[in-house]
Amino acid sequence: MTDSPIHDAVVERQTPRADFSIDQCWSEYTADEHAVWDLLYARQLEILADRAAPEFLNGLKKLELSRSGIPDLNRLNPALKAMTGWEIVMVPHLVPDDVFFTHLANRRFPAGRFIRRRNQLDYLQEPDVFHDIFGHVPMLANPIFADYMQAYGQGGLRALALGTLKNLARLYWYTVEFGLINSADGLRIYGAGIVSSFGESQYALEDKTPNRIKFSLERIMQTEYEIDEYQKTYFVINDYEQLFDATQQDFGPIYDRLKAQSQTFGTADVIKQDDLI
Ligand code: HBI
Ligand code: FE
Repeated sequence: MTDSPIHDAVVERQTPRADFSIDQCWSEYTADEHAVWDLLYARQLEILADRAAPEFLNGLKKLELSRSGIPDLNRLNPALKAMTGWEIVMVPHLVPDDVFFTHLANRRFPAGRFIRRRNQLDYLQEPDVFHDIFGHVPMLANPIFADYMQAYGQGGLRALALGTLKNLARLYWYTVEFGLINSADGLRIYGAGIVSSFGESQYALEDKTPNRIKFSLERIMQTEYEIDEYQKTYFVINDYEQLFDATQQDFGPIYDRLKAQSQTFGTADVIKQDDLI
């Protein structure tokens, strides 16, 4: 973590509000910043057509994210709000956990304003506007997934109070960021960390190395993750109801059980209860 964050003058001159939000100032993106979005967009679309979940591709289409350039929130927010009641707020960089969860619990998704530079198309330490909007927003146009994300925010606030954030953060990681779904046409990607990555979109589905294991809430909550390499394990859902339904129970007893067991699985472990795909 030695690289300095990307310099964005429009971010730096602003004082964030109490909820860490800032203005997008869309008219101030440079032509080159819009061109980087277009480049990333074209590159992803080509490989995602038969790899991304139909709900993701449908969200892209309904929100007209194929328009050229970085999306203008003044256009995107009314469209998204009409579909599922969600909106996007711009933030300068990663925000504290409680701030992040409070936004989600209120159906607001915090997105970075800056966009990566041309020499960093493939790896970034902090989420930029491409990861956050291209990766996350299409699924927020899906009503069940939209409800799941809000439930996650509410659960995050509870987990913070209970000291169990580590368990809950793993659920976000292995679903919202790196989730796969068993669709009628086979395995597809819905996780934002995968769909926004050129290399991992191919690796997650086609490489022989990683484990692909059927979704299990408690298994996920016990599984470590690494943030700076391709995943060694992906968890596969059958449908989005399965995700939402998993959040409609009191996690309190689950956290108690996990605490009592104090069992943690490594990123590549396979255990006998796993249902491998
Ligand atoms: N802030 N902007 C931003 N984006 C995130 O994805 C994010 C964050 N703060 C905290 C956070 N994620 C994670 O700690 C939680 O998902 C657990
Ligand atoms: Fe993300």
